[in-house]
Amino acid sequence: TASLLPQDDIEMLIIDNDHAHATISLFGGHVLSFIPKHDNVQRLWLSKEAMLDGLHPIRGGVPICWPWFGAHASESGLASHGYVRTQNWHVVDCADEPEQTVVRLKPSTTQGEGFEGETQLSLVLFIGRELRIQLVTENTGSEPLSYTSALHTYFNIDDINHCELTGLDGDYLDKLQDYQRISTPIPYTFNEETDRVHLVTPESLTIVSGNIKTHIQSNGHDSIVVWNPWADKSKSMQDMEDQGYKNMLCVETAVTQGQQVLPGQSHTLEQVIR
Ligand code: TA6
Repeated sequence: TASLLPQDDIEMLIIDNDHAHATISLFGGHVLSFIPKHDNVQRLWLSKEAMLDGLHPIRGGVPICWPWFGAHASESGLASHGYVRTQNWHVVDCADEPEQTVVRLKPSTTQGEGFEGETQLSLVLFIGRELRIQLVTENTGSEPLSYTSALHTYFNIDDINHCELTGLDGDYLDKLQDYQRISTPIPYTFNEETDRVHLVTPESLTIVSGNIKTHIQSNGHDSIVVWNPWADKSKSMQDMEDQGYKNMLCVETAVTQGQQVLPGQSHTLEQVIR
């Protein structure tokens, strides 16, 4: 079933089928919860202090960062991670299939300060035993366009002090050390604030923490971003409960180096969670 429920100031789409339960905020086109029914383990983390006011970006779930990732390249006054995560999206269609419910959403507009380009943007969610997320950017203009983006997913984990991320190798750029290029630690565990752009495009990653094991597949990306704010940074974030960092890890399927889309072409950034 699919039902629309107003909660606080935003409308929530609740998907409840034989395979999973999911909650999607129409504000931001933002998946907040995904629980497969075969193990009833919540795969996504949502801050207890998340602001659901229809104004601020929601802390947790799967923020849609588009048409840029992080700070705007030239206009520092613009919001980080672009402007569609703070827009109202609408459901274009919602179809129940035997193995999954397929929901397509679009933002109210793809135009905004800081981005030139005529585009259509769609978020397509396939909600079943796994959650497949596709962010499709279509160039409907007459000029090539370039954008950056991320499916900025907050994964639910048992304890960041007992957590291992597997599947990454090669180098990363450390945002906490002036983008210094550093080789990926193996085993990949966590003991401090972490903010890294991995310049590799693995198809499959796994997060193991306590009895939660989450698999992540990525396509259409040029990098993987790994982030945990840790204790001090969390204290400076109004929408982050103090100890919340212990139960989350951001592993983001991202385009941080830039993706060109020619007129009439489209590009899909995809993350699959199970
Ligand atoms: O993905 C990592 C990052 O760019 C961090 O630098 C941190 O800013 C995080 O995103 C959260 O950004 P936000 O604007 O949602 O607070």
